Amino acid sequence: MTSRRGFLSGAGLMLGAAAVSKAAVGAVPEAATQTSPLMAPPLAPSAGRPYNPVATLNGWTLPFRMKGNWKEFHLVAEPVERELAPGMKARLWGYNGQSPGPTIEVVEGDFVRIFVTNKLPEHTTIHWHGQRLPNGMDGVGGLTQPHIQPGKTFVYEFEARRPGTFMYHPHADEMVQMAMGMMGFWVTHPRDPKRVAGYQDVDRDFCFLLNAYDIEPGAAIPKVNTMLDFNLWTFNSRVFPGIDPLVCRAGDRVRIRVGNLTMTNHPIHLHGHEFVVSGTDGGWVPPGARWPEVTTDVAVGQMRALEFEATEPGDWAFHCHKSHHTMNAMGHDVPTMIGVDHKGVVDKINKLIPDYMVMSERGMADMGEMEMPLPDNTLPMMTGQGQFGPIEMGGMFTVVKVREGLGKADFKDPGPYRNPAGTVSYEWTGETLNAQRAPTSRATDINPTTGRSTGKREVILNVRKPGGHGSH
Ligand SMILES: [Cu+2]
Repeated sequence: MTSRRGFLSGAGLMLGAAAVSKAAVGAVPEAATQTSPLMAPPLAPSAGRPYNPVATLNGWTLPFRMKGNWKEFHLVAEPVERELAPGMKARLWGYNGQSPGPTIEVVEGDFVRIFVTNKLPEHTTIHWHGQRLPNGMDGVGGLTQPHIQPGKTFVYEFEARRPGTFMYHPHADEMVQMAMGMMGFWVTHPRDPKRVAGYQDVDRDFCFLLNAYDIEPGAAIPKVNTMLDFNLWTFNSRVFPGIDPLVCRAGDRVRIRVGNLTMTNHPIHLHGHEFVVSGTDGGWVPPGARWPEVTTDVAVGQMRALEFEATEPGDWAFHCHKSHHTMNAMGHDVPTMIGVDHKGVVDKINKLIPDYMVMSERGMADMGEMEMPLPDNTLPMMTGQGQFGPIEMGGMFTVVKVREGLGKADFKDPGPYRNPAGTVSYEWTGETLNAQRAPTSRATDINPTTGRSTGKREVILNVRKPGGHGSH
Protein backbone atom coordinates (compact mmCIF):
# COMPACT_ATOMS: atom_id res chain seq x y z
CA MET A 1 0.00 0.00 0.00
CA THR A 2 2.83 2.36 0.64
CA SER A 3 4.65 1.97 -2.67
CA ARG A 4 6.44 5.09 -3.77
CA ARG A 5 4.01 5.56 -6.66
CA GLY A 6 0.99 5.18 -4.38
CA PHE A 7 2.47 7.56 -1.87
CA LEU A 8 3.08 10.26 -4.47
CA SER A 9 -0.32 9.96 -6.13
CA GLY A 10 -2.03 9.97 -2.78
CA ALA A 11 -0.19 13.08 -1.66
CA GLY A 12 -3.32 15.23 -1.66
CA LEU A 13 -5.24 12.78 0.49
CA MET A 14 -2.31 12.46 2.83
CA LEU A 15 -2.52 16.09 3.81
CA GLY A 16 -3.88 15.42 7.28
CA ALA A 17 -1.31 12.80 8.10
CA ALA A 18 1.42 14.88 6.47
CA ALA A 19 0.51 17.82 8.66
CA VAL A 20 0.75 15.62 11.72
CA SER A 21 4.08 14.12 10.71
CA LYS A 22 5.47 17.55 9.92
CA ALA A 23 4.38 18.70 13.35
CA ALA A 24 5.85 15.56 14.87
CA VAL A 25 9.34 16.42 13.63
CA GLY A 26 9.30 20.00 14.82
CA ALA A 27 7.47 23.26 14.43
CA VAL A 28 4.23 23.96 16.21
CA PRO A 29 2.03 21.06 17.36
CA GLU A 30 -1.40 20.66 15.86
CA ALA A 31 -4.08 22.73 17.63
CA ALA A 32 -7.02 20.42 18.30
CA THR A 33 -10.43 22.10 18.24
CA GLN A 34 -13.76 21.15 19.72
CA THR A 35 -17.13 21.88 18.13
CA SER A 36 -19.43 20.35 20.77
CA PRO A 37 -20.37 22.17 24.00
CA LEU A 38 -21.07 18.84 25.74
CA MET A 39 -18.71 17.06 28.14
CA ALA A 40 -16.05 15.05 26.37
CA PRO A 41 -15.08 11.85 28.22
CA PRO A 42 -12.05 12.30 30.51
CA LEU A 43 -8.91 12.08 28.36
CA ALA A 44 -6.50 9.39 29.56
CA PRO A 45 -2.87 10.46 29.18
CA SER A 46 -1.38 9.40 25.85
CA ALA A 47 2.19 9.46 27.18
CA GLY A 48 4.25 10.48 30.19
CA ARG A 49 3.41 9.74 33.81
CA PRO A 50 0.00 8.22 34.60
CA TYR A 51 -2.88 10.11 36.24
CA ASN A 52 -6.65 9.91 36.67
CA PRO A 53 -8.00 12.49 34.22
CA VAL A 54 -10.65 15.05 35.16
CA ALA A 55 -14.12 15.48 33.65
CA THR A 56 -14.70 19.07 32.50
CA LEU A 57 -18.37 20.08 32.62
CA ASN A 58 -19.42 21.04 29.08
CA GLY A 59 -15.78 20.95 28.14
CA TRP A 60 -12.82 18.90 27.05
CA THR A 61 -9.12 18.32 27.68
CA LEU A 62 -6.47 19.47 25.23
CA PRO A 63 -4.36 16.63 23.81
CA PHE A 64 -0.58 17.04 24.03
CA ARG A 65 2.42 15.56 22.31
CA MET A 66 5.80 14.67 23.84
CA LYS A 67 8.88 16.30 22.38
CA GLY A 68 11.88 14.95 24.24
CA ASN A 69 11.23 15.81 27.88
CA TRP A 70 8.60 18.42 27.03
CA LYS A 71 4.84 18.09 27.03
CA GLU A 72 3.68 20.35 24.19
CA PHE A 73 0.27 21.99 23.83
CA HIS A 74 -1.10 24.50 21.33
CA LEU A 75 -3.75 27.04 22.29
CA VAL A 76 -5.33 29.28 19.66
CA ALA A 77 -7.02 32.45 20.95
CA GLU A 78 -9.90 33.13 18.57
CA PRO A 79 -13.53 34.22 18.17
CA VAL A 80 -15.86 31.27 18.84
CA GLU A 81 -19.56 30.52 18.85
CA ARG A 82 -20.73 28.95 22.10
CA GLU A 83 -24.15 27.52 22.77
CA LEU A 84 -25.01 28.71 26.31
CA ALA A 85 -27.98 26.32 26.42
CA PRO A 86 -30.18 24.90 23.67
CA GLY A 87 -31.89 27.97 22.18
CA MET A 88 -29.12 30.50 22.68
CA LYS A 89 -25.75 30.89 21.02
CA ALA A 90 -23.29 33.57 22.05
CA ARG A 91 -20.48 35.01 19.96
CA LEU A 92 -17.55 34.91 22.34
CA TRP A 93 -13.77 34.82 22.31
CA GLY A 94 -12.12 31.63 23.51
CA TYR A 95 -9.53 29.02 22.69
CA ASN A 96 -9.53 26.17 20.17
CA GLY A 97 -13.17 26.51 19.17
CA GLN A 98 -14.80 26.92 22.59
CA SER A 99 -15.18 29.22 25.56
CA PRO A 100 -13.85 28.36 28.03
CA GLY A 101 -10.79 26.92 26.38
CA PRO A 102 -9.81 23.27 26.84
CA THR A 103 -8.63 21.96 30.20
CA ILE A 104 -4.88 21.37 30.39
CA GLU A 105 -3.76 18.39 32.47
CA VAL A 106 -0.15 17.71 33.39
CA VAL A 107 1.78 15.99 36.17
CA GLU A 108 3.89 17.64 38.85
CA GLY A 109 7.43 17.89 37.53
CA ASP A 110 6.40 17.88 33.85
CA PHE A 111 8.19 20.30 31.56
CA VAL A 112 5.37 22.06 29.77
CA ARG A 113 5.65 24.01 26.52
CA ILE A 114 2.54 25.87 25.38
CA PHE A 115 2.35 27.50 21.97
CA VAL A 116 -0.18 30.34 21.93
CA THR A 117 -1.40 31.64 18.57
CA ASN A 118 -3.38 34.87 18.51
CA LYS A 119 -6.25 34.92 16.01
CA LEU A 120 -8.07 37.74 17.79
CA PRO A 121 -8.35 41.24 16.32
CA GLU A 122 -6.25 42.63 19.19
CA HIS A 123 -3.20 41.65 21.19
CA THR A 124 -3.37 39.15 24.04
CA THR A 125 -1.26 37.10 26.49
CA ILE A 126 -1.95 34.12 28.75
CA HIS A 127 -1.41 34.25 32.49
CA TRP A 128 -1.06 30.85 34.21
CA HIS A 129 -3.04 31.70 37.34
CA GLY A 130 -1.58 30.22 40.53
CA GLN A 131 1.52 28.54 39.08
CA ARG A 132 5.09 28.72 40.27
CA LEU A 133 7.12 29.59 37.20
CA PRO A 134 9.89 31.85 35.92
CA ASN A 135 8.75 35.45 36.10
CA GLY A 136 8.98 35.95 32.33
CA MET A 137 6.50 33.08 31.77
CA ASP A 138 3.77 34.62 33.97
CA GLY A 139 2.00 36.19 31.02
CA VAL A 140 1.36 39.73 32.21
CA GLY A 141 1.41 41.87 29.05
CA GLY A 142 3.84 44.76 29.34
CA LEU A 143 5.11 43.68 32.76
CA THR A 144 6.65 40.27 32.07
CA GLN A 145 6.50 39.98 28.26
CA PRO A 146 5.60 41.87 25.11
CA HIS A 147 1.98 41.36 24.02
CA ILE A 148 1.20 38.68 21.45
CA GLN A 149 0.09 40.66 18.41
CA PRO A 150 -2.66 39.35 16.10
CA GLY A 151 -1.29 36.60 13.86
CA LYS A 152 1.72 35.88 16.09
CA THR A 153 2.57 32.76 18.06
CA PHE A 154 4.39 32.88 21.40
CA VAL A 155 5.84 30.05 23.45
CA TYR A 156 5.54 29.57 27.20
CA GLU A 157 7.86 27.06 28.87
CA PHE A 158 7.92 26.07 32.53
CA GLU A 159 8.02 23.15 34.88
CA ALA A 160 4.68 22.35 36.55
CA ARG A 161 6.18 22.53 40.01
CA ARG A 162 3.18 22.43 42.29
CA PRO A 163 0.30 19.90 42.15
CA GLY A 164 -3.12 21.51 42.34
CA THR A 165 -5.94 23.34 40.62
CA PHE A 166 -5.21 26.32 38.38
CA MET A 167 -6.73 28.53 35.70
CA TYR A 168 -5.48 30.40 32.67
CA HIS A 169 -6.71 33.71 31.26
CA PRO A 170 -5.39 36.76 29.37
CA HIS A 171 -3.51 39.48 31.24
CA ALA A 172 -4.07 41.96 28.40
CA ASP A 173 -7.17 44.10 27.89
CA GLU A 174 -8.40 41.89 30.66
CA MET A 175 -11.85 43.28 31.32
CA VAL A 176 -12.81 42.92 27.66
CA GLN A 177 -11.14 39.59 27.01
CA MET A 178 -12.53 37.90 30.12
CA ALA A 179 -15.99 39.43 29.54
CA MET A 180 -15.79 37.77 26.11
CA GLY A 181 -15.07 34.34 27.62
CA MET A 182 -11.29 33.90 27.43
CA MET A 183 -10.29 31.48 30.17
CA GLY A 184 -9.56 27.84 30.85
CA PHE A 185 -8.90 25.28 33.55
CA TRP A 186 -5.58 23.68 34.43
CA VAL A 187 -4.94 20.64 36.64
CA THR A 188 -1.49 19.55 37.78
CA HIS A 189 -1.77 15.99 39.09
CA PRO A 190 0.61 14.90 41.86
CA ARG A 191 3.55 12.84 40.71
CA ASP A 192 3.37 10.63 43.80
CA PRO A 193 -0.10 11.05 45.35
CA LYS A 194 0.97 9.42 48.61
CA ARG A 195 3.58 12.12 49.21
CA VAL A 196 1.21 15.09 48.89
CA ALA A 197 -0.35 15.80 52.29
CA GLY A 198 -4.10 16.16 51.96
CA TYR A 199 -4.29 14.69 48.48
CA GLN A 200 -6.50 11.67 47.96
CA ASP A 201 -7.34 9.78 44.78
CA VAL A 202 -11.02 10.02 43.90
CA ASP A 203 -13.39 8.06 41.67
CA ARG A 204 -14.72 11.11 39.84
CA ASP A 205 -12.93 14.41 39.48
CA PHE A 206 -15.10 17.15 37.94
CA CYS A 207 -13.99 20.68 37.11
CA PHE A 208 -15.49 23.88 35.76
CA LEU A 209 -15.09 27.66 35.83
CA LEU A 210 -17.60 30.17 37.10
CA ASN A 211 -18.02 32.89 34.50
CA ALA A 212 -20.57 35.54 33.63
CA TYR A 213 -21.75 37.53 30.64
CA ASP A 214 -23.85 40.57 29.96
CA ILE A 215 -25.86 39.79 26.84
CA GLU A 216 -29.01 41.76 26.10
CA PRO A 217 -32.06 39.63 25.38
CA GLY A 218 -32.07 39.08 21.62
CA ALA A 219 -28.33 39.76 21.21
CA ALA A 220 -25.39 37.34 20.89
CA ILE A 221 -22.32 39.41 21.76
CA PRO A 222 -21.50 40.24 25.38
CA LYS A 223 -21.24 43.87 26.45
CA VAL A 224 -17.56 44.23 27.27
CA ASN A 225 -17.64 47.37 29.39
CA THR A 226 -19.87 45.81 32.05
CA MET A 227 -18.16 45.85 35.42
CA LEU A 228 -20.65 44.29 37.83
CA ASP A 229 -24.12 44.05 36.36
CA PHE A 230 -23.81 40.80 34.40
CA ASN A 231 -27.05 39.04 33.47
CA LEU A 232 -25.98 35.49 32.53
CA TRP A 233 -24.32 33.46 35.28
CA THR A 234 -22.60 30.42 33.89
CA PHE A 235 -20.70 27.23 34.72
CA ASN A 236 -18.13 26.93 31.92
CA SER A 237 -20.09 29.30 29.69
CA ARG A 238 -23.31 27.28 30.02
CA VAL A 239 -26.53 28.03 31.89
CA PHE A 240 -29.15 25.69 33.29
CA PRO A 241 -30.69 23.63 31.73
CA GLY A 242 -27.66 23.45 29.41
CA ILE A 243 -25.15 22.47 32.14
CA ASP A 244 -24.06 18.82 32.25
CA PRO A 245 -25.27 16.90 35.31
CA LEU A 246 -22.53 15.58 37.59
CA VAL A 247 -23.22 11.86 37.30
CA CYS A 248 -21.84 9.81 40.21
CA ARG A 249 -21.94 6.14 41.10
CA ALA A 250 -23.35 5.63 44.63
CA GLY A 251 -20.43 5.23 47.01
CA ASP A 252 -17.95 7.09 44.79
CA ARG A 253 -15.55 9.57 46.32
CA VAL A 254 -16.17 12.69 44.26
CA ARG A 255 -14.12 15.84 43.79
CA ILE A 256 -15.51 19.01 42.21
CA ARG A 257 -12.94 21.66 41.32
CA VAL A 258 -14.31 25.17 40.83
CA GLY A 259 -12.49 28.30 39.66
CA ASN A 260 -14.10 31.74 39.78
CA LEU A 261 -13.36 34.18 36.95
CA THR A 262 -16.46 36.30 37.40
CA MET A 263 -16.37 39.69 39.13
CA THR A 264 -18.27 38.55 42.23
CA ASN A 265 -18.29 35.73 44.79
CA HIS A 266 -20.43 32.60 44.51
CA PRO A 267 -21.60 30.56 47.50
CA ILE A 268 -21.63 27.09 45.95
CA HIS A 269 -24.18 24.79 47.58
CA LEU A 270 -24.69 21.02 47.39
CA HIS A 271 -27.88 19.31 48.51
CA GLY A 272 -28.08 16.00 50.37
CA HIS A 273 -24.38 15.57 51.28
CA GLU A 274 -21.67 17.30 53.28
CA PHE A 275 -18.37 18.09 51.61
CA VAL A 276 -14.97 19.35 52.70
CA VAL A 277 -12.87 21.93 50.93
CA SER A 278 -9.91 19.67 50.19
CA GLY A 279 -8.01 22.10 47.98
CA THR A 280 -7.59 25.86 47.71
CA ASP A 281 -5.59 28.26 45.54
CA GLY A 282 -2.41 27.30 47.33
CA GLY A 283 -2.71 23.52 47.21
CA TRP A 284 -4.20 20.65 49.18
CA VAL A 285 -5.63 21.15 52.66
CA PRO A 286 -4.30 18.73 55.31
CA PRO A 287 -7.19 16.59 56.67
CA GLY A 288 -6.88 18.09 60.18
CA ALA A 289 -7.50 21.59 58.80
CA ARG A 290 -10.80 20.81 57.03
CA TRP A 291 -14.34 21.21 58.26
CA PRO A 292 -17.63 19.94 56.90
CA GLU A 293 -19.77 22.27 54.78
CA VAL A 294 -22.80 22.24 52.54
CA THR A 295 -22.02 25.67 51.04
CA THR A 296 -18.66 27.26 50.38
CA ASP A 297 -18.00 30.70 49.03
CA VAL A 298 -15.69 30.91 46.03
CA ALA A 299 -14.35 34.45 45.83
CA VAL A 300 -13.17 36.22 42.69
CA GLY A 301 -9.97 34.69 41.36
CA GLN A 302 -10.14 31.67 43.69
CA MET A 303 -10.04 27.94 43.05
CA ARG A 304 -11.65 25.43 45.40
CA ALA A 305 -11.73 21.63 45.38
CA LEU A 306 -14.74 20.11 47.17
CA GLU A 307 -14.82 16.44 48.12
CA PHE A 308 -17.57 14.17 49.36
CA GLU A 309 -18.74 10.56 49.43
CA ALA A 310 -21.73 10.28 47.10
CA THR A 311 -23.63 8.00 49.45
CA GLU A 312 -27.18 9.25 48.87
CA PRO A 313 -28.86 8.17 45.64
CA GLY A 314 -31.03 10.85 44.04
CA ASP A 315 -31.10 14.03 41.98
CA TRP A 316 -29.39 16.61 44.18
CA ALA A 317 -29.40 20.28 43.25
CA PHE A 318 -25.94 21.85 43.01
CA HIS A 319 -25.92 25.60 42.52
CA CYS A 320 -24.81 29.08 43.46
CA HIS A 321 -26.91 30.21 46.40
CA LYS A 322 -27.37 33.79 45.19
CA SER A 323 -30.89 33.43 43.90
CA HIS A 324 -30.43 35.90 41.05
CA HIS A 325 -27.48 33.78 39.86
CA THR A 326 -29.86 30.88 39.22
CA MET A 327 -31.87 32.95 36.78
CA ASN A 328 -31.21 33.90 33.19
CA ALA A 329 -31.32 37.40 31.74
CA MET A 330 -34.45 39.34 32.49
CA GLY A 331 -35.69 42.86 32.35
CA HIS A 332 -34.25 43.82 35.73
CA ASP A 333 -36.93 46.44 36.20
CA VAL A 334 -39.84 44.08 36.82
CA PRO A 335 -41.62 45.62 39.82
CA THR A 336 -42.95 43.50 42.67
CA MET A 337 -46.62 42.97 41.98
CA ILE A 338 -47.35 40.37 44.64
CA GLY A 339 -50.80 41.01 46.01
CA VAL A 340 -51.76 43.52 43.32
CA ASP A 341 -54.88 42.61 41.37
CA HIS A 342 -54.43 43.71 37.76
CA LYS A 343 -57.41 41.93 36.30
CA GLY A 344 -59.46 44.99 35.43
CA VAL A 345 -56.48 46.83 33.98
CA VAL A 346 -55.36 43.85 31.89
CA ASP A 347 -58.74 43.46 30.24
CA LYS A 348 -58.51 47.07 29.14
CA ILE A 349 -54.90 46.78 27.96
CA ASN A 350 -55.69 43.56 26.07
CA LYS A 351 -58.14 45.46 23.90
CA LEU A 352 -55.18 47.55 22.72
CA ILE A 353 -52.34 44.97 22.99
CA PRO A 354 -53.67 41.42 22.70
CA ASP A 355 -50.41 39.70 23.85
CA TYR A 356 -50.00 41.78 27.00
CA MET A 357 -49.42 39.59 30.05
CA VAL A 358 -49.35 40.40 33.69
CA MET A 359 -46.40 38.95 35.52
CA SER A 360 -45.74 38.17 39.12
CA GLU A 361 -49.10 38.86 40.69
CA ARG A 362 -48.61 35.73 42.81
CA GLY A 363 -44.79 35.66 42.75
CA MET A 364 -42.75 34.88 39.65
CA ALA A 365 -43.47 31.15 39.38
CA ASP A 366 -45.89 31.92 36.53
CA MET A 367 -42.88 32.82 34.45
CA GLY A 368 -41.41 29.34 34.84
CA GLU A 369 -44.43 27.82 33.13
CA MET A 370 -45.63 30.49 30.78
CA GLU A 371 -44.74 30.34 27.14
CA MET A 372 -43.81 33.98 27.02
CA PRO A 373 -42.91 35.52 23.69
CA LEU A 374 -39.14 36.05 23.84
CA PRO A 375 -36.77 37.69 21.39
CA ASP A 376 -34.82 35.24 19.20
CA ASN A 377 -31.68 33.75 20.77
CA THR A 378 -32.96 34.44 24.29
CA LEU A 379 -33.46 31.96 27.11
CA PRO A 380 -36.36 32.15 29.54
CA MET A 381 -35.50 33.73 32.89
CA MET A 382 -36.66 30.65 34.83
CA THR A 383 -36.84 27.35 33.05
CA GLY A 384 -36.17 23.60 33.03
CA GLN A 385 -38.65 20.73 33.36
CA GLY A 386 -38.31 18.11 36.07
CA GLN A 387 -40.34 14.93 36.45
CA PHE A 388 -42.65 16.76 38.87
CA GLY A 389 -43.01 20.06 36.99
CA PRO A 390 -41.13 23.23 36.11
CA ILE A 391 -37.82 23.64 37.98
CA GLU A 392 -37.85 27.46 37.65
CA MET A 393 -34.10 27.85 37.52
CA GLY A 394 -31.47 29.17 35.14
CA GLY A 395 -27.88 30.31 35.37
CA MET A 396 -25.56 28.58 37.82
CA PHE A 397 -27.64 25.48 38.56
CA THR A 398 -27.19 21.82 37.78
CA VAL A 399 -27.82 18.42 39.35
CA VAL A 400 -25.54 15.89 41.04
CA LYS A 401 -27.09 12.58 39.98
CA VAL A 402 -26.12 9.77 42.33
CA ARG A 403 -27.11 6.30 41.11
CA GLU A 404 -26.46 2.71 42.16
CA GLY A 405 -24.75 0.38 39.75
CA LEU A 406 -23.26 2.78 37.22
CA GLY A 407 -20.13 1.84 35.30
CA LYS A 408 -16.84 3.22 36.59
CA ALA A 409 -16.50 5.74 33.78
CA ASP A 410 -20.18 6.21 32.98
CA PHE A 411 -20.97 9.95 32.85
CA LYS A 412 -24.13 9.60 30.76
CA ASP A 413 -27.23 11.36 32.09
CA PRO A 414 -29.27 8.56 33.69
CA GLY A 415 -32.54 10.55 33.45
CA PRO A 416 -34.73 11.52 36.42
CA TYR A 417 -34.26 9.69 39.73
CA ARG A 418 -36.84 7.01 40.52
CA ASN A 419 -37.67 7.79 44.11
CA PRO A 420 -38.56 4.69 46.13
CA ALA A 421 -42.27 4.45 46.95
CA GLY A 422 -43.22 6.46 50.01
CA THR A 423 -40.17 8.77 49.94
CA VAL A 424 -41.56 11.79 48.05
CA SER A 425 -43.28 14.70 49.76
CA TYR A 426 -47.00 14.32 49.25
CA GLU A 427 -50.22 16.22 49.54
CA TRP A 428 -52.16 15.90 52.76
CA THR A 429 -55.67 14.76 51.90
CA GLY A 430 -57.02 14.16 55.41
CA GLU A 431 -58.91 16.55 57.59
CA THR A 432 -57.44 20.02 57.97
CA LEU A 433 -57.81 22.42 60.84
CA ASN A 434 -58.74 26.00 60.19
CA ALA A 435 -55.39 27.73 60.12
CA GLN A 436 -54.95 30.42 62.73
CA ARG A 437 -53.49 33.42 60.91
CA ALA A 438 -51.66 36.37 62.32
CA PRO A 439 -53.29 39.67 61.41
CA THR A 440 -51.74 41.34 58.34
CA SER A 441 -48.77 43.36 59.52
CA ARG A 442 -49.36 47.01 59.47
CA ALA A 443 -47.39 49.98 60.57
CA THR A 444 -48.36 53.53 61.03
CA ASP A 445 -47.04 56.06 58.58
CA ILE A 446 -43.45 57.05 59.18
CA ASN A 447 -42.10 60.58 58.94
CA PRO A 448 -39.15 60.18 56.52
CA THR A 449 -37.11 62.92 58.17
CA THR A 450 -37.51 61.97 61.80
CA GLY A 451 -38.06 58.25 61.23
CA ARG A 452 -40.87 58.55 63.80
CA SER A 453 -44.47 57.63 63.48
CA THR A 454 -46.79 60.39 62.31
CA GLY A 455 -49.70 58.54 63.90
CA LYS A 456 -51.84 59.64 60.97
CA ARG A 457 -52.94 56.49 59.22
CA GLU A 458 -52.11 52.84 58.76
CA VAL A 459 -50.27 51.61 55.66
CA ILE A 460 -49.51 48.07 54.58
CA LEU A 461 -45.79 47.40 54.32
CA ASN A 462 -44.98 45.75 51.01
CA VAL A 463 -41.77 43.79 50.60
CA ARG A 464 -39.94 45.01 47.57
CA LYS A 465 -37.18 43.05 45.89
CA PRO A 466 -34.17 45.16 44.98
CA GLY A 467 -34.38 46.08 41.31
CA GLY A 468 -30.75 46.86 40.56
CA HIS A 469 -27.92 44.37 40.87
CA GLY A 470 -25.33 47.07 41.30
CA SER A 471 -23.53 45.35 44.16
CA HIS A 472 -23.29 41.66 43.28
CU1 LIG B 1 -23.34 33.16 42.17
